Amino acid sequence: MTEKLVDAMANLERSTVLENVKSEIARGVDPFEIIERLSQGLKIVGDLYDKKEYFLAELITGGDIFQNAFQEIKPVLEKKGLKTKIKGKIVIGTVRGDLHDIGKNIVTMMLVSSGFFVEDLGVDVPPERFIEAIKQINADILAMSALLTVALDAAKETIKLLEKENLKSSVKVICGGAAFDEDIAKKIGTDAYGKNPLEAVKICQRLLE
Ligand code: B12
Repeated sequence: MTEKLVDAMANLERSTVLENVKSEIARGVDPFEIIERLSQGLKIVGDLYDKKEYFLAELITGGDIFQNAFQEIKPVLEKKGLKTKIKGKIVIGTVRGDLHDIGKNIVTMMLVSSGFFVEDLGVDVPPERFIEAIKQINADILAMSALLTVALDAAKETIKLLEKENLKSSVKVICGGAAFDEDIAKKIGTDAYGKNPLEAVKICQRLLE
């Protein structure tokens, strides 16, 4: 597969992407490797959008093809998760004002397949909803995703509310998505920043040690 899958994703060739993904799964290729290739292709879509070579329609198609392909991979990830013991409870969501969820969904699946219990609140999640869910399941970790720079305020607000509710010391906070980097993550008071799903898993394991 490798480059072929990256190129097909970048060129928005839906049937080629799906055929490749299915055949790689059948060959027993690590699902995380397939996701990595798809992400690389989608990154190119984003770059072309930046350069104004692709427009919103292509952006939407790119996201849609990725989701389609991910549906093929999901059962393989779920099977992996069933084999492991629950390691901790996580509330995850894309913060208020932001509707990007492809990356968050991948992170969620990776966490689930690594043995965490994950409550996924979806997209456009207001701070109050995060806190409510944390209390409901008695979560150990709050995971926030944001891709839009303008959505960072909502992430900040969520942490403030966590402090106000006296939950900051008992609930660890991890963030990820293109709106964050190490510096921003530190500045707004999160415990960790994860670049990709693998890091997300490692960090969540570390946070619970
Ligand atoms: C696909 C896409 C869309 C799709 C989203 C579909 C969906 N269901 O998610 C659609 C078309 C709907 C969309 C809409 C918009 N988008 Co858009 N979109 C993208 C694009 C091309 C790819 C994002 C993506 O899915 N990448 C693939 C996944 C796998 O990667 P990821 O999200 O980065 O996630 C990985 C890591 O970040 C990390 N991660 C993610 N979340 C978390 C959480 C935790 C806890 C951890 C540890 C890790 C982690 O792990 C993931 C897996 O590797 C990006 C470009 C880019 N380069 O990111 C623009 C981009 C994010 N979009 C952008 C913009 C501007 C918009 C719109 C405002 C466009 C418009 N004019 O309407 C709207 C906003 C809508 C809204 N309110 O949210 C900008 C944001 C700029 C900014 N700095 O704010 C970008 C960067 C494009 C650009 N270069 O201009 N978009």
